[in-house]
Amino acid sequence: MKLALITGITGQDGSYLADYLLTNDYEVHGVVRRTSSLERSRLAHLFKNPDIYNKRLFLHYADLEDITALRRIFLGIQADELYHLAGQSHVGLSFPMAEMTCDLTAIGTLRLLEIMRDMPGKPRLFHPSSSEIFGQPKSFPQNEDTPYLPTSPYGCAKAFATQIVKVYRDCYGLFACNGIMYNHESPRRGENFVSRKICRAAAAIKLGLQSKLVLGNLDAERDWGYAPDYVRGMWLSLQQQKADDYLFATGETHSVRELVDLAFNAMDLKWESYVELDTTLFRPSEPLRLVGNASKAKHELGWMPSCSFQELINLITRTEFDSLQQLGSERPLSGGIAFNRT
Ligand code: F7E
Repeated sequence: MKLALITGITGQDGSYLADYLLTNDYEVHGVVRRTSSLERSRLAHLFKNPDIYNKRLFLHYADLEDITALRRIFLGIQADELYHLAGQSHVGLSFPMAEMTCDLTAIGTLRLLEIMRDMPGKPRLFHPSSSEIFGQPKSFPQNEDTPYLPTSPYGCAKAFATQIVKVYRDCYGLFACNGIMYNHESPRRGENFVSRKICRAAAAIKLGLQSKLVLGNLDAERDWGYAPDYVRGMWLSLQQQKADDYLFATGETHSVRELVDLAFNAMDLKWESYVELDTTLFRPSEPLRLVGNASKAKHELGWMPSCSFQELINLITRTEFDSLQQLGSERPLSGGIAFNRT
C-alpha cells in the first residue's frame, strides 16, 4: 500500500485528492492547522466511515510555519508521495494580506523542500502552481514555457514557489513536479471564490433566502474546469518516470458575466434584476484573460478534462439549491451579502 501525505487536506482539492487516493488503495495522512472550529465538512463523509478514518486516513496537527512539527510528521510517516496543497489561495485577499500570503505560499514551499532534502527516503512532491503566475501574459493560450508576469502578491508567491521547485529538482535531484493549475471549481469550492459565491446566491435567491448578489469585475475571463479532474492530474504527475511540470486547463475561456448568466438561468432567474456591482471588490490589478494549453498533460499523462463549463455551473448551482433547501433558513448564509466582502 502506498502512503501519501497531503498538506491542506481540508480544502477543496485536498478533500477530492483524499477521496481519489483512498479509492486507489493508498494510506492517506493529512496535515491540518489547529483552529478553534473542529468543522472539517469536506472530509465528513470519510470521518463517518469506520473502515477509513484512523484506519487508512490519519490527520496530524501542524502549521506551515512550524518546521519542527512538520519535520517530525514527515520523518514519522515517510510518505511515498507528498502533495503540498496548503496555502493562502484567495488572490483578492493576497493584496491586504501580502506578507502572510508570501510567507505561507512562497516560503512555506521552500521550507518543505528543505525538509525533503534532509529526508533519508525522499517522497515525490507535487506542488500546485497557478495560472496567476502568468498575470498579464503576452501570448494566448499559455503553456509551460510562457514567461511569468504575475500581477498580485499571490501570483508573485506562486511564481517564486514554482521556480524554487524547479531549482531544487535540478540542483538536488528531488522528484518534484509543478502542476500549473487554472481555475478549478466544484460544489466543495470555498464560498468566497466567484463560482461558488454566484451559484450559491442564485440558489439562495430562488429560495427567497437572499435578495441580491454583490460582485466585482464581471469582465474578467478565466479558464474554469472541474476540480476532481485537476486532482487526477496531480496524481498522474507523480506516476511518471521523470519529474516534470505540466499545465492543467480546459483551453476555453469564459467571463464572470457568462458564469452569472448560466447560474441564474439554471434557476430560471434573470440575473440583471439581482446583481449589483461594488468597486471595492475590484482588485488593484488582475489578469484580464487567462486560458491554458494542456497539450503536454494530454499527450504525456493521458489527462483530459471531463466536464463542460455549462455542466460545471449547473452542477454547483443545483447542489447549492438542494443543500440550502435541506438546511432551510436555519443556518445564516455566509455567502450572503452581509458577510461576504470578497
Ligand atoms: O475570481 C472576479 C475576480 O476569486 C475569479 C484561486 O483558486 O484560481 C483562483 O483565483 C474572477 C476574478 O478566483 C468577484 O476579480 C468578480 O477575475 O474565483 P476567484 P481567482 O482569483 O481566479 C487561480 C488559478 C488560483 O490559483 C487561486 O488560488 O472573478 N470576481 N467579482 C470576483 N471574485 C471573487 N472572489 N469575488 C467577487 O465578488
